[in-house]
Amino acid sequence: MIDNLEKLHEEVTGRLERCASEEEIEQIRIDYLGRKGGKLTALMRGLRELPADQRPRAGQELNRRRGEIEGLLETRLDDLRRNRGRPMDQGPRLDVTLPGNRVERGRVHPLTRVTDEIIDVFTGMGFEIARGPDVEDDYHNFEALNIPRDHPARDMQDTFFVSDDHVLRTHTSPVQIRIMEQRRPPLQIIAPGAVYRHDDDATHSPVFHQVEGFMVDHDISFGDLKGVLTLFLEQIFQDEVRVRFRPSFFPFTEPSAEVDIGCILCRGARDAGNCRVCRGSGWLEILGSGMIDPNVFGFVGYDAEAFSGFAFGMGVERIAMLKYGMDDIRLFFQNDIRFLRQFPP
Ligand code: 2U9
Repeated sequence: MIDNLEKLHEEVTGRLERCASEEEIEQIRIDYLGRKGGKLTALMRGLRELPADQRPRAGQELNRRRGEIEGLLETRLDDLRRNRGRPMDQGPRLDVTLPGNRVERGRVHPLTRVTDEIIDVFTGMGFEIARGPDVEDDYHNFEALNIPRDHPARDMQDTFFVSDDHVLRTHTSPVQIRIMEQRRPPLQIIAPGAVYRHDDDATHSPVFHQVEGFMVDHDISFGDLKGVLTLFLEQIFQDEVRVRFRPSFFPFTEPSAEVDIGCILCRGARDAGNCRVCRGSGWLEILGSGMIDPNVFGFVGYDAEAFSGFAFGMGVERIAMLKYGMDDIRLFFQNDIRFLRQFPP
């Protein structure tokens, strides 16, 4: 009998926890305390069958439990009435005023940002994007680019050799050789990617990133080179930027030109002598460029009489450092969260 009472009590508390309406509470009252069929009522009726000496204690216990269950039903009913109309009164209470858990948002790395900006400008002018392997053979990295065996650019000091015949590419130009081997002009392509040179100081990193590009067709002129590169620089460094072309030399272009922009810090002011960005010259070197050397066309089987083209190359780190006023390239690769957080998401 005592055990039965204990079980009934547990049943009632279990059902009360789960119930969510006054009707359900009323049903529990009927199921346990109802005059007909109530489980506790039935136990009370059973008192008569007990031996006379046990009846008083059992009766006392039954009354105590009945009172307890009535109390539980009353409390739960009160609870429900008080919370009626409040949101979420069926489940655990939710305090919507508590601060939420912060979700950390990642950011685009500044080099990826600048690379994407460069790519956007060129794709806007109709250039396609091409990619190639980081490990290149000697032929595609040097030979086909008119860099002969004895050229200083092949120096063991500058190039990471993977084997006698393979290197970590020192520029992305081999991507363009591979494209020309596979396709015919007209071609308008840029090749962004990592390149590798044995160099390591505040302005040189053993891994850095280039965007190179070229345009090849009938009658491509130095005027096309000037037009495309000037438009590019105006879009990357704002409209008012001044641009100048200076004669230079590269084995794979002839003639060749380096392209400078007016210093973005001092703008070539009279007292620019101590400008920390251009060191007083008023100009910053941004791009290398030139008309593709006819020898290069020879290596890929193009008729150099029928086709001409211009090519260019730039270092993404250099452009990013100028844009963000940085003086140490290593910041890009240290992944110091304090550095990366300075760039807006
Ligand atoms: C082919 C033919 C010619 C790509 C070119 C440069 C000039 C150049 C430097 C800029 C800064 C490299 O990152 S840097 O150090 N690049 O000066 N690059 S013309 O000429 C090509 C490419 C491919 C088939």
